Parts: sequence; structure tokens; C-alpha cells
Amino acid sequence: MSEEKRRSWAEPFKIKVVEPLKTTTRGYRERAIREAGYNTFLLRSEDVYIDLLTDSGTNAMSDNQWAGMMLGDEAYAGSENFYNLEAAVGKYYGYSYLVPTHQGRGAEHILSQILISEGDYIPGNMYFTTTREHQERAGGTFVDVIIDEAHDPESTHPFKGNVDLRKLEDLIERVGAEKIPYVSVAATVNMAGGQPISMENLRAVREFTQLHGIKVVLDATRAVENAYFVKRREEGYADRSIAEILREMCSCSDAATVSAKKDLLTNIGGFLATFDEDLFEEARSLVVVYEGLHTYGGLAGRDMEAMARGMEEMVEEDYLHARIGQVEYVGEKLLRGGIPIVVPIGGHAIFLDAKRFFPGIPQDHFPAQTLAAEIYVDSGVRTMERGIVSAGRDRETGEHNYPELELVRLAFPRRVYTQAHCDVTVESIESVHDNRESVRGLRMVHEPKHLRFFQARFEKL
Ligand code: P61
Repeated sequence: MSEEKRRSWAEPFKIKVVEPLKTTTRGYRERAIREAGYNTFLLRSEDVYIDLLTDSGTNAMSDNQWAGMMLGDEAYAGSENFYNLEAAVGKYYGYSYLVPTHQGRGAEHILSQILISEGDYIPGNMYFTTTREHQERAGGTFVDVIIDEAHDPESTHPFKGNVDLRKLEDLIERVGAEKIPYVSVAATVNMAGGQPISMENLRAVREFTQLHGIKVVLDATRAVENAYFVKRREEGYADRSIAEILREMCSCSDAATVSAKKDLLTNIGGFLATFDEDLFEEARSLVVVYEGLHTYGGLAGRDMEAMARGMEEMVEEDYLHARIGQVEYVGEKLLRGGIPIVVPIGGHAIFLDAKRFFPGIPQDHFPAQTLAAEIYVDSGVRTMERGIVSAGRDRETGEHNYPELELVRLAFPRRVYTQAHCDVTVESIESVHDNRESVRGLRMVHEPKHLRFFQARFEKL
């Protein structure tokens, strides 16, 4: 057995600063979730014990990143930290041009406004909430072209993020290539369970779309975690470094939008990066309208410095091994306990399959929303619904979208929680599972117009 196989995923760092957590009683939590309308987004963070709502902006920064924060050059124009960030994006992602934004959706907004015209179609490997919202607000229609296996929580396909080229070809035949400004390719695919796309598939998408003059835009928010899976699972990549794989992935695209709040190990930030000078010129001109000058894009200089330094750390293999190892540890424990989860275990999160967890709760009684609330009441662990509430309504019919995947996500902040926190989380889910027969669903009593899952309110049936 190789040394790596024998050793566990222990963290290549130690804890220097701690933040106390509040513990609460079951009665307290019952009241808190009721007051939050059974929506974990509406809980106060101080009422949460272990916060697995998201891995976005919840990372623990390193001492080197914090040191960089003190070197913030808070100039309105031409901040030194912008140039450090630009150099780091060039080094690690390979793109020639950078436009910083306050976070990922800032970049999605600018990109969508530039590339999409009314009546266009945007194929993508499964929707993401903010990405699709910006595509639609720009006049486009999102079309899902991910492989069928991605919608099946039990399929063990190693690259469930792959694009189905036949679906893409069908769309081109149906609407014409001139109506498709770009293919939106996420690496990894969040809503499918943190599932990667293979390099082979990404290259095939690139070659195929080039024939039709269609651009490829990468959502590289968790591309480093995707690179880790390519190294682990794809033939020919075992001996390549994560940094090399990341650059190769980006080389198959024209541009990328990135939320720095994930891979880059920061608490805020994002960017749009591209090889395309014309796209860059337009983005640089538009960013000043929505985000800020093109050398800060809504960020403080210190935030850009933390991003640049985070990039050096994000490609370190020991770190990634521990990061993804922690998620696998939880997933494998849940599987051993007979809990239905999406397989293969993804990069940033475990996704509980609420349809199999609560087979008696129909989808329009919001089984995943219910499960997230039950877990919180049991232990103070906060998770997130990723099912019918997140999927929103059909723009034409006004009916709920009924996604195949009705999931609860346990997303792991990077470098934050210990193995004992993981154990407590698993124990809590097992205890909710043991009592699953007694649980009924919810009804929605308040539904916001945009991205409803953030602020929707529910009552118990
Ligand atoms: C998350 F409930 N993700 O996973 P921004 N692309 C991708 C993301 O995962 C992503 C963004 C773009 C979050 C935060 C979040 O419905 C939700 O920096 C693959 O958050 O603007 C964000 O990047 C947007 C949670 C976003 C949600 C939307 O937890």
C-alpha cells in the first residue's frame, strides 16, 4: 500500500486563533427555527453550533493571508494589491486579463450583460442559482446539457459534471449557433453534488464549440477542487500538479467567472478573467458602473491581497487532500450508517437525498427544506436546502420547477471544523434518520420574487 493510502487526511496546519461557539437547548432551537420561518438562511449565526450552510466566504485564512491584509494599499486607483492579484491570476489560472468584482455574482452579472442578447440560449452543465438568474435577467434562457447521470443521486459516474455533447448538438440544431453566445461550464458542479467535469470532456466541449463559433465560459469557482478529482480519477493526470491541471482546464475556455470565497480561501472577493481582449475592454468599462474602478471592483486592497496569497495555498496538494478528505470522511461515515447521500462524494459538500430520507413527504411539501430544519433542531448544525425551493418557478408557466435532485447540502468551510465536529454532525443526521417516520412536511407562506430560497418562509403542516 502506498504511504499516502495508509495515512489519513490529517490537516497540514494547526489552530492559532479560535472563535467560541454557543451551545443551545432543543427547545431554544425549536423556537429559533420557527421564528426563522423554517429557513436556515434566516437563522442568526450565533444560534448555530456547527455551520455547514456554505463553504462560501467561511474559510479560515492563513497567517500569511492575514499578514497580507495589513499590507492593503487602499488607493482608489492602481492599488499595489491589484497588480499582485493580476499576476497571481496569470500564474495560476493563465488568463491574460483580470477584472476584479466584489464576489462571483458580480462577475456573472457583467459577463451576462456583455455576452447575452434577448432571445439567446445558454447551455450549461446544470444550473446554478445566481448564474441562471443573471443569464435570464440579460434576456437568455438557460438549457441544461449535463449528462443524465448527474440527475441520478445513485449513479457512481466519476465525472457527473460532464456535458452531454449530444444535448449540446441538439440545441444548436434547434435554435442555431448564432443564438448561443457561450456554453457555461461549471467545474465542479455545485448543484449536482460538487461533481467534477473530466478534462477529456472539457476539451471535447472546447473543440466542438469552436467549430460553431461558440465561446466557453468556465465557472471556475471550485476549479481547484475539480483539478484534484482530475488528478485522482482521470488517466494520465496522476503525476501532474494541481496547478498544471488548473491551467490546462482554463486553457479550454475563453473566460472564467470566479467566486473567490471558495477555492481562494478568503472571506470575500471574485473576478472575471479572460484571454479575449475585446471582452476584457467591455468588462473593464462596465465594472465601473456596478462594482467599482477596474483596479478594485468593489473590494478593499487588503481583500485582493488575501486572494492573491490564497491562490498560492489553494493548489497545495496536502491542503486539498485534507480538505476533500474531510468531506469524504463524513460521507463515508454516513454511508456506513445507511444514510442516503449523493454518490460519488463531491468536493465541497455532502448532499443528503431528501427524497429517499423522507419517502413519505411529497416534493411540494418541501422534504429537503424540512430535513434541514429537523437537523438544526436536533443539534444546531446548519445545512442548506438544494431542491424544489432553490429551483424556483418556471418563467413561462409560473409552476414550481420539480428538480430530480431534492437535496440537503452540508458544505464544509475550509480549514474550520475538526474531526469531532464531523462526528457530531453525523450522529445528529443519524438521529434524525432514526426518527424520520414522525416528520411531516412544510408549506410556504412567504415567497420572494428573486432567488426565493434565501428569504422564503414556511410553516409546519
Ligand atoms: C454556495 F444558496 N455559491 O455554494 P458568490 N458559482 C458557483 C457558486 O457556488 C457560487 C457562485 C457562483 C455559494 C453561495 C450561494 O443559491 C445560492 O460569490 C458554482 O456567492 O456571488 C456561490 O458566487 C456565486 C449560496 C450562492 C446559495 C447562491 O454556498
